[in-house]
Amino acid sequence: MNKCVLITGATSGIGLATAHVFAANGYDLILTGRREDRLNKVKEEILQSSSVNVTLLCFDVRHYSECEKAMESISQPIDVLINNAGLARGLDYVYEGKIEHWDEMIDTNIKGLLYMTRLVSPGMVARKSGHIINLGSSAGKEVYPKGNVYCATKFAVDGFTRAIRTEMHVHNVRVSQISPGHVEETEFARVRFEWDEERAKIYNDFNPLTAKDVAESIYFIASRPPHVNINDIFVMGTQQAGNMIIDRTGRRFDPI
Ligand code: NDP
Ligand code: 8X3
Repeated sequence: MNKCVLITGATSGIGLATAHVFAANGYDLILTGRREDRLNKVKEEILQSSSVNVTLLCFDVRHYSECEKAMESISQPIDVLINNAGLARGLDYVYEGKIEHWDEMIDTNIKGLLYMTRLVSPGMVARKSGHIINLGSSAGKEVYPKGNVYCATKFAVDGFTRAIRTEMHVHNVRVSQISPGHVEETEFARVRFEWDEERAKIYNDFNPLTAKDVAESIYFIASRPPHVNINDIFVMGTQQAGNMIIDRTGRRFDPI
């Protein structure tokens, strides 16, 4: 029987790239997201190149009842949970911030991740086997102006990841985090700026990581021998050295 990975937020960006990498390595996939048409398209694409089982779950991680209902429909044991669904909304000083942006980030990045962990972890503890991999961010390592609430959510992910590792190691459940800097081939910037395509052009003058780079690092975390737990991978593109330290003199690594 194939191993099984559940990836939240697999309709685009890092989650989508991660689905392709795990499928290529023979994992059955449980893919989640809110956009059903996208989920169906992802499944179709993956089945063109691999013969793994792909299960789709369309729900909003912000609502515990939806998470619970979705997980009740799953009988296959989950070997790896990748808590990837997340977003930034806005880039504003705290004294000008929009409450609806804050609520959406907190409910998705923190509460959604907690809900999915609460629902999937009991099976892992019972089986004495499993791996939880959370999407943190460079924003959960270093703060930056106007990052306030997004940074706070990713610091929460960092703290939660470290805290639950102290509980799960005795059950042979691995707990890891990946903390990337800027990542392109995602909808992150477009979502942050509410589909203002001009504002979302933030990668025109440097090469950030690609979604595939992050996906490969996630697979590296998951594919270590069972006695190895990668606690965290803090990774950036070569032209980035901090959230506010970016060499914006051009896309040095694009193929000519
Ligand atoms: P994308 O916007 O491309 O992907 C986000 C995914 O999350 C989508 O599949 C989206 O699916 C899903 N999602 C968002 N909200 C919800 C929700 N309420 N319920 C269910 N699914 C949801 O961005 P990225 O791939 O960049 O983001 C993935 C993760 O990586 C996030 O946690 C982000 O914070 C983190 N990250 C991103 C970086 C970047 O620069 N891009 C850098 C560091 C970390 P749908 O809309 O279909 O529900
Ligand atoms: C995404 C990276 O710098 O936009 O987590 O916060 S950043």
